[in-house]
Amino acid sequence: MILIKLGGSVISDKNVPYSFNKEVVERIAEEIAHFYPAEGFILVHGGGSFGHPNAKEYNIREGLVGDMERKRIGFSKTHQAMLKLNDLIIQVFLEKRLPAYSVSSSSIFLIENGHIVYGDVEVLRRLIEKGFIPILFGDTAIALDKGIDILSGDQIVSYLAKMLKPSKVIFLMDVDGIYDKNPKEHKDAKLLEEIKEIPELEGSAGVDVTGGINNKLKEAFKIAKYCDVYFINGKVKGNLDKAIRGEKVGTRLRF
Ligand code: IP8
Repeated sequence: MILIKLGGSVISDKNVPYSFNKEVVERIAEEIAHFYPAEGFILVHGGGSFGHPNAKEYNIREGLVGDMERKRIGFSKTHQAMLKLNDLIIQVFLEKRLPAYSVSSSSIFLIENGHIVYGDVEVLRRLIEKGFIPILFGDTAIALDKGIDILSGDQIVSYLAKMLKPSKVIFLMDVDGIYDKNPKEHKDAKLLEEIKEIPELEGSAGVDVTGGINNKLKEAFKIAKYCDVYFINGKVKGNLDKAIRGEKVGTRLRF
């Protein structure tokens, strides 16, 4: 079984509210269809321009403090925005005859300090066993420390890798992999084809309320203990196909 993280910047334009890159998602679904059902899949997608702007506007990461009434409305609105994005993705998969099945992360996880401290993955196990492709997403979540919080897709991937032991975890990003510097800001940034330890990367999270690339790498290194981990450009045709086949593409983490 292969676990795929669809980065928010792959499936949506973070600078355009509620934008959905339908053609990119269609192509990703087509590449998955080359391998399904011989291979099982589970997907987690990020917030893109659906979740992050809402989470920021209502300052959800601060917890259930201040104007509680507004906070609760914002918590619900952020979740609903994620459901919309999730529905758009699920519809594309269904059109491609892939049995994607939506699972709300906020219904199966409890968090503390931004990390999952309780998760009910039995339904996911059974869905995969029965040939479904569960699609979860970075979401709002009930938090034991501050009441409410945001749960990033990367945390979910890390937890699922530990619990479900996929053979491979593939992170789809909008750049070719992990670079020694931010490739969007530095022309001389070098792609790291293989990394064995967490590189020191500068980088701003921008509109991303969950920490961007550094958080992603931290989680990815935890996963690399259990399985192969790839970072690839999800916008380039054929990349996902290559990573699934185990061919050289993007950045690979090796222990
Ligand atoms: O983009 C964040 O998920 P991420 C989800 O995977 C929300 O960090 C609701 C902002």
